[in-house]
Amino acid sequence: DPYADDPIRHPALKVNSQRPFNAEPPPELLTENYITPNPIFFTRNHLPVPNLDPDTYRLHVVGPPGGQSLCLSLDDLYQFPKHEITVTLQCAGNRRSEMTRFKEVRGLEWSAGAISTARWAGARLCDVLSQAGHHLSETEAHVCFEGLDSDPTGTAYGASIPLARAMDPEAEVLLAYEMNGQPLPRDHGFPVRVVVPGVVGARHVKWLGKVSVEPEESYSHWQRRDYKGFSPSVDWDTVDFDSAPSIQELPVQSAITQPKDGETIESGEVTVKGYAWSGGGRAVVRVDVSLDGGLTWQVAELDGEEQRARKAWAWRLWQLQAPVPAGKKELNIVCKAVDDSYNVQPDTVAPIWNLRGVLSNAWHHVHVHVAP
Ligand code: MTE
Ligand code: MO
Repeated sequence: DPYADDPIRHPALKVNSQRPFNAEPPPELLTENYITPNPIFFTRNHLPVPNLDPDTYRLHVVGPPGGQSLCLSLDDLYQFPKHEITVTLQCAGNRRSEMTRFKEVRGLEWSAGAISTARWAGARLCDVLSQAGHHLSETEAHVCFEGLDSDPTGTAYGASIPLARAMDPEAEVLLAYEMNGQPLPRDHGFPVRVVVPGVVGARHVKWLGKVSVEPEESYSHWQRRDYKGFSPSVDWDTVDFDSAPSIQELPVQSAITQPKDGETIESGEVTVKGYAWSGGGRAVVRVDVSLDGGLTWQVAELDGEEQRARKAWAWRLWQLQAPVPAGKKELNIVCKAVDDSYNVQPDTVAPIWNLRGVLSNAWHHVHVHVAP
């Protein structure tokens, strides 16, 4: 069993698959803290978790022709200036189960918990690439990452991001060795992972073994044959993966974490809580909440840390306290967020449904009963 050596996990996690391990925190725990505690941070593994020895660990950074390739130990990585930022990581499949309810898709049945936030610390990727002699001259080039996890044929997890993002100090792409002040937990990439603020989780390669600059995107299955969006009209017989760009920045997203779907709430007042986030460093400027399925709206209060303009890498938590409309036996609670480009979430799944169930960001609904 290649998974026999996987780490022990927190019992509160809702498991979507054991081998490989995929799990999300329950909604009420997800937004209890602005920073997600490491043991309940959602986990998305495609392969068994490698067991790496920090003393013999080496990161290979391929230099440009005529440049210098680097073979970095953990101590070598610690010599680069340490950079620490708060970043929200979201899987492209977050909220996929709502797409499934509309029409079948292929993928893990994530609820709204395939998203979490941590303080990440490590070396800036741009500093490491510069040391290896890379510059921003190679137009249209990509930085390819390879994990040290692999399938039985020896194929490793891999992904890539554009070189322009990797070399931009303002983009703050990290080779992270700390998560919330601790060494990375094994499930989250010990000892080193990539953190690409504002970008889909799939590019945050864990158990990082190799970094190279290439003329083309990574040839990995997960870069080329997965994590792409398609028209609702495309099915598995007609899909052409080369016709769509790989997902990088994610669209604006929000979800309700309290109350829970199906719950019975007291009449009087209701407290609605949730999270909101947008890709590419776009800040959340507003969250609207409806108690009547979207007929009327109220503006929620934004909590958590203020966001930096164009560098809003982390989510906002939000809440709304409102009177329960008199005489209602049931409430259809809805939320939707607006980012600072005035992007909004679509009202339903139908126009954004896709065969892989990614990019699921329609208005989030929670149905509750009101106690008599
Ligand atoms: N990196 C490696 N090496 N192997 C993986 O399976 N999964 C990716 C990404 N990096 C993956 C990986 C995906 S799809 C996501 S959403 C994030 O890691 C999840 O990170 P987390 O498990 O720390 O939440
Ligand atoms: Mo993912």
